[in-house]
Amino acid sequence: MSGGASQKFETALRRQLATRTLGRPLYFYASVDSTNVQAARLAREGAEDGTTVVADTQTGGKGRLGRRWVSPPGMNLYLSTLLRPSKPAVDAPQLGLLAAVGVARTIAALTRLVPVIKWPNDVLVSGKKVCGVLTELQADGQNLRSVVVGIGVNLNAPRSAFPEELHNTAGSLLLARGRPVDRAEFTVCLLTHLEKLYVMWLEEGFRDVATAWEAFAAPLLHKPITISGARGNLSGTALGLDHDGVLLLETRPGRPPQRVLAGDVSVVDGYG
Ligand code: BT5
Repeated sequence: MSGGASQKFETALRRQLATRTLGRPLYFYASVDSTNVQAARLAREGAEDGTTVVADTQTGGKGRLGRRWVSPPGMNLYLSTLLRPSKPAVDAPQLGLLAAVGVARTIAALTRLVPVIKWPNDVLVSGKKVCGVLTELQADGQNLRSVVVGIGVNLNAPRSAFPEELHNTAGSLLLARGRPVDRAEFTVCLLTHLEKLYVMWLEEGFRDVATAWEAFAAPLLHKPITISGARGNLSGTALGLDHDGVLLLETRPGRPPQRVLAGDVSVVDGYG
């Protein structure tokens, strides 16, 4: 059954795709270990900027910090795009934030749902996580060689598709709106938004991406938050993004905020 759904998804996706660089070329797998692993392999083999991998299901879907991404077949989106921007390696996390904005814009464009970004790059709907982003980079010293931006979106997953321990935290667009989303339409719309955002980021820098990110994150900003990182827990109030995409966390009122990098931390308390 899922074989048919997978083939239908691939055919519709190839027919509808109208982007210039993102998704060109497009590699589609009915089943794969991880689209990020495949995109990284393609990067090592010299694949070009925009090369994109989509799968109907992943057997080893990856979250951040070695966590797992639940990837059932026939219902969701698992996508990784390989980018080769001429930018310093420290700018790479900005692409994760950019990806979250692209997903939030796509949800807003295709549904009446209200997407909210939870720092750094989860997208929530009705308080449940419907999307996660995993950004992995290869660098030559300080310069980026390639970045793989991996995006998982729970489109049509019913509750039973998630293991019990995720029932309180994970959601899908189907669960939030009561009707399915067309996977090909969603993917095409997402790649179109991502391409626009990426071109803007390349040409004009991070500022407008940051503004869009903060607008989607606004419901969760200025609230108490605890962040767990390599150096222990840090509590404070998330104020927004610094000019370079680093989170500004006010740990003591009246004192300058601390800068918190997205790469090595996770939110452990508060914040939605
Ligand atoms: C993320 O990690 O949220 C990044 C997920 C990226 C997945 C995409 S799919 C395409 C590409 N290929 C890959 O192999 N990965 C990328 P993190 O913030 O660490 O969140 C992981 C945590 O979210 C897990 O530990 C679970 O608690 C929860 N989780 C796992 N699967 C989920 C799902 N399908 N929906 C919602 N939550 C999930």
